Amino acid sequence: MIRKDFREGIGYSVVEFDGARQIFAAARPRRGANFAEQAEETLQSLDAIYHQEGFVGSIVMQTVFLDDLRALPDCRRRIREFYAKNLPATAYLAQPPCAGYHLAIEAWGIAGGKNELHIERRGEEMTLVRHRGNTWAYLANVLPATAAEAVYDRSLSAFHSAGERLHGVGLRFGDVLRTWLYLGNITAPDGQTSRYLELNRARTDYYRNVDFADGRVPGEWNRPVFPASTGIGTQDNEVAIGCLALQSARPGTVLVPLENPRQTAACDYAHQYGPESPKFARAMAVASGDAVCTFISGTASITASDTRHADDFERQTQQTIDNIEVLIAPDNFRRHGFPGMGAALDDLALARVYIKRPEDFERARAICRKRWGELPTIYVVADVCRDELLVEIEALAFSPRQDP
Ligand code: 3EB
Repeated sequence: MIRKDFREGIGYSVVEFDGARQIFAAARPRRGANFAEQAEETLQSLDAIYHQEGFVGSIVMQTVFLDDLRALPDCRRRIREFYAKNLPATAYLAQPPCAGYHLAIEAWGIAGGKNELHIERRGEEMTLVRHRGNTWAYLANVLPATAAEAVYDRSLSAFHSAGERLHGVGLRFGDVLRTWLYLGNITAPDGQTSRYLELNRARTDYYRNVDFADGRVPGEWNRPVFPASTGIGTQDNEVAIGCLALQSARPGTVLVPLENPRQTAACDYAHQYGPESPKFARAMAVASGDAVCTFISGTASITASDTRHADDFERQTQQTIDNIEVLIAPDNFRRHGFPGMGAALDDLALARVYIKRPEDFERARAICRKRWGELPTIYVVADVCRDELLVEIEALAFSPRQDP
C-alpha cells in the first residue's frame, strides 16, 4: 500500500488510498550555503520527484518550516513561481528545521483518474479535492482577522475565519477531522493563565456550537467527538490554524475517533491542566473504500495525564512512539468497535518530529530510525505545550480495511 523512496535531502511515500494515489514528501536542502541556494535545492528535489512519480500539478497542501521569518517574502515568491497556477494551500511556520537548515518543506499531493478527481485551487489558504463523493478541504495559514491582541481573542477569531472559509465552499467546521494549532510562545504566561490555556479556552468556546459527529461516526460512540490535532509552539508571537475537513457523500466512508488506552482523553484532562481542557482526539481514522487513513495527533510522553520521563529525552521519545504504536494498533481499533482496522509503525507514511532543544536532534533521529525504519520525516525545533515535554510527534498511517 505504501511505497517509500529516499534520496539525499528528500524522502517520500506514495500511497494507494480509495482509488487515488497520494504522495507525502519531506524535503530539505542538500548543502546550499544561503537561503536562496537552499530554497532552490529543496524545490528542485520536489520537482524531480513530482515529475518522476506523476504528481505535477497535484500538490494540495504544503507546510514550509523556516529558521528565520525574514526570509518569508523571498520564500513565498519562489514558491508561488514554482507552483504557478497550481499553488497548494501553504503554511509558513517559524519552526527552524533541525541540523541548521534554513528551510524544510512537507508536501501532500493526490493524483487520480480524470473523471474521478477534481482539484480546485482557492489561493494560498485553501485547496478543495473532490474524489468519489468525498470533498476534502485543506486549509493552511488561517490567521486571526482581528486587531485584538489577547491570545483568546486571536484564537477565537482564527477559528471563526476557518469556519467562514469552509462555509464559503459549502462545508462546515463540523466536517474538520484534523487541526494544527500553531502558537507563538506557547508555554508563556498570559496574565493569570497561559497562552496555551487561553487557546484552549477559545477552542472550547468555538467548539461548543460545532457538532463533529453528525452521523459520520458509526457505532455506539457515546463520547463527544473532536478532530485529531497538533498543538505546538512557533518562534513568532501569533496564532495560526491549519485544518483538514471531509464532507462525505460516499457510502461506506466512516470516521473513527481514537483515544489511547494508556492516556486520559485530552478533553478529560483535570483542572490543573487548565480550566478548559484541550478538545482533540488522539487520532482520527478515515475508512474509505478498502483502506484506512489514520491521522495521528501530536503525541507526547504522557501516560494517564502525567508527563513521563521529564528531563530524559530518549525515554520521552521511546514513550511517545510507544503511545503511537498502541494508539493505531488493531487491538485499539477493536476496543473502539472497529475490528478489521489497525496499523503498525511500518504503516506510517509521514511523520513530523518536534523537538524542544536543537541538540537532541541526532538522538531523536536515531531512535525514530530504530523504531520505524526509514520514513519521510520533518524534524523541527519547537516548544511543546508543557514545559517538561521535550518532544512531540505527529504522523499519518495507511492500512487495509478488512471489515465488510
Ligand atoms: C498532549 O498530549 C500534548 O492542543 O490540540 C498534543 C496534540 C498536544 C494536540 C492540542 C496538544 C494538542 O496533551 C500536547
